[in-house]
Amino acid sequence: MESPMVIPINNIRREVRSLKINIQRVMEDIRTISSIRPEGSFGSTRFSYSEEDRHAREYVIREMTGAGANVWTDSVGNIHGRIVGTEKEKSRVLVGSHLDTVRNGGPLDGLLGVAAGLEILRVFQEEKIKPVRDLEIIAFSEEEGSNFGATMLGSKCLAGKAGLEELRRLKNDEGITAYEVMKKFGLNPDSIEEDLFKPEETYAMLELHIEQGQVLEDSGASLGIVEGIFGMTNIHITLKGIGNHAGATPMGLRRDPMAAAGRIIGKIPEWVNQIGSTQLVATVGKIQAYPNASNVIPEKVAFTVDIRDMEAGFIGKMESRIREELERLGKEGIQIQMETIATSPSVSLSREIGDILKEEATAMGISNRNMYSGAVHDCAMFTDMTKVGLLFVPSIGGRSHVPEEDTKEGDIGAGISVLLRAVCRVVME
Ligand code: HGY
Ligand code: MN
Ligand code: MN
Repeated sequence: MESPMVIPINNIRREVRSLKINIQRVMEDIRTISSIRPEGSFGSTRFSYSEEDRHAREYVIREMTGAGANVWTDSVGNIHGRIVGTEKEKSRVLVGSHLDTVRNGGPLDGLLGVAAGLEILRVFQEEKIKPVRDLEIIAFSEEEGSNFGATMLGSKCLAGKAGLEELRRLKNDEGITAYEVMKKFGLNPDSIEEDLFKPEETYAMLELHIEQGQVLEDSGASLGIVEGIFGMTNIHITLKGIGNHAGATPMGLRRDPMAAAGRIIGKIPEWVNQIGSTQLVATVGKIQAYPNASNVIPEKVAFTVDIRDMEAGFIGKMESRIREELERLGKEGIQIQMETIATSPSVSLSREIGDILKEEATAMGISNRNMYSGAVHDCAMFTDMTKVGLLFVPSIGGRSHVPEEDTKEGDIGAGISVLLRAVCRVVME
């Protein structure tokens, strides 16, 4: 193989535009990691700290190391791969996304951004690009909240937005705390303080992600430059009634928590309309009945409500509607419990980084548009300490968090090429 061309990277804009990614290699990364799943399951199920996660980690660590990066795993499981810059005193550039998935999710959510980071490391190695600033690729843990119901937990820990107290409070469905799960996986959450990001350490952070909606597909744009990410609140509600026989208990004598839950769940779409925000969304995605038998009036029903908007006020109004209905149910003899599991504020992203992404996309003749993100992303955790950019590629049919999640290979290539060029420019500044 002839020696790879050494790019002097002096006229950065001209130089970076000659860089090429290897899309076959990227698609191989995605195929390999997304096919790691529990026996007999479908889609991608790769919860952080699971055996599937362990296999995926081995692959990512091997590829980062092979691309010449210094690689380490931090106290809560985020994997870091760093290329040291030529000017030590300059702050670093972060590029990353998450390695975990929802249950029976798609092949690209999070993984696309991790695979993009791997490819950038390889191009830097092959083209002998010497960044001025350290370039650090991160594969974040527990972004989905699949284990403990709190999204972006790995990035929150690095950003100082979650600590040991939170890790000891959050529990999975088996009642095991995040702290214990991490310890059992071989991590050392006690040293979380040592991993905290200091604001002055990071010059910029960029993330590539699938859109997970259909704004891009509907508008015909190939890339999305994200201006803001919705805030969200995750609520857990437990309703307790009187368990009893489904056949022998007259309707008038019941304290039925499932009927109570239905009253709340059924009203959520109507409350969203009444509140009148154009962006407010609220979802009940998880519900458990105890003892969950068809001929038993449940003793207890527990469910989650995921509420999002760019405006915190609208999220608050939705919470108040739910609380008022719960109070009414309380007066009818249902015992109620409403717990906020996790919240994250809406954030605005860096115009400067957005413009660089837009400039590089336009220079490549790739159609693009500005937009907002209803999905949350790890990069949102760092907007108060550095310049953050988020680039979207279209989701076919606007589907995500399902096995059908998909994006055209050409769009994946375009997204990673634009990200690579923007990263090259920023690490040289
Ligand atoms: O829920 C979300 O927005 C992200 O996929 N964790
Ligand atoms: Mn994601
Ligand atoms: Mn997701």
